[in-house]
Amino acid sequence: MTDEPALAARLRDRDLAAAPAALNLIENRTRAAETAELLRDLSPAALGGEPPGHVVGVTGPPGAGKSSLLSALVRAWRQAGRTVAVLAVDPSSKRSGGSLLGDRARIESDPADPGVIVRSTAAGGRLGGLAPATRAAAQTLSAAFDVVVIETVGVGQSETEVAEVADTVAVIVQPGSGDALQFIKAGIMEVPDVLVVTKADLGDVALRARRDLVSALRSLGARDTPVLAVSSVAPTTGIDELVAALAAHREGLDLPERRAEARRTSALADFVAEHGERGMRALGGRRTALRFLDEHEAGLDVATLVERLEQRAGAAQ
Ligand SMILES: Nc1nc2c(ncn2[C@@H]2O[C@H](COP(=O)(O)OP(=O)(O)O)[C@@H](O)[C@H]2O)c(=O)[nH]1
Ligand SMILES: [Mg+2]
Repeated sequence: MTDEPALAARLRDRDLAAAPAALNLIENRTRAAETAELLRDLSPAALGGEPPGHVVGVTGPPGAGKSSLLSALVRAWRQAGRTVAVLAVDPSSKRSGGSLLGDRARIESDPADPGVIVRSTAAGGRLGGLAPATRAAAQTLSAAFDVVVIETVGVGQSETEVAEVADTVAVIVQPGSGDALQFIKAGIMEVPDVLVVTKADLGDVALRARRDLVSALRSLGARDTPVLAVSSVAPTTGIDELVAALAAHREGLDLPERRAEARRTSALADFVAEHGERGMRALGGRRTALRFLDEHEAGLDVATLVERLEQRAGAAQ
């Protein structure tokens, strides 16, 4: 007995009450076949277009203020009538890590509000990547919710990982921490879509952090990247501007192309994780493999793309 077809149909009809069951299914490793089917039924090929939800990655070092910011953002989105799902990938949800990271805020939302769901998921998955369940959850929920946020911890690598799933990546930094600036200057970190300096209520130090980021970006030729300063403690400031900046980034995107490229990259990474360099050689190398996916990807989900790669690699051997 499987409830996958009903779940896919409900999510397609934007029935948000189906979200908890869908997340439970995705997190249940013994039901991988049903999860694969769910993703196939919600792929652009099956939906007749990209799922409508805006997938936003929010990433930054521990303590930067991500969770506090998300409480404020969720409130603003809900006030604007937008439905929101938050997937928090938080190491503090692991048994050991929590106490090291000091005082941590929880993402607050009204438990009686059916228009918002917040889920914490464990970090992990293939090396250097988001847990497959997080990717699957984001793709699934974007069929039903207006906004899907993935909160990840880290700076340097994490925004590259989250860019595999998110339409828009916001990197969060707190005043006085030069990490993001150093990473961007050194070319370790790609310029994010939106940069956010938190704790603007601290005053000068936040203004200075914002100015430094703006001039660093200008010197890199990324003068159009928005750099915002926000305060998530009452009275909040900059939240509406951030909502607008995120929406503007999505407006300016070639969404189908960005998502198709992300699916190709994910499929190739999954294929290599499974079949190694030997598998890659059977595909004729990375560029050939990407070209193959480019020609055959018509809104297919990642697992189906991996199957296509496996068929091709098998045929080549
Ligand atoms: N003054 C001030 N403190 C903040 C603000 N946002 C978060 N904090 C505090 O910074 C700490 C870390 O915040 P948290 O949201 O847990 O950060 P995360 O680890 O990035 O999710 C907590 O003690 C928050 O109360 C802000 O806008 N202003
Ligand atoms: Mg947090």
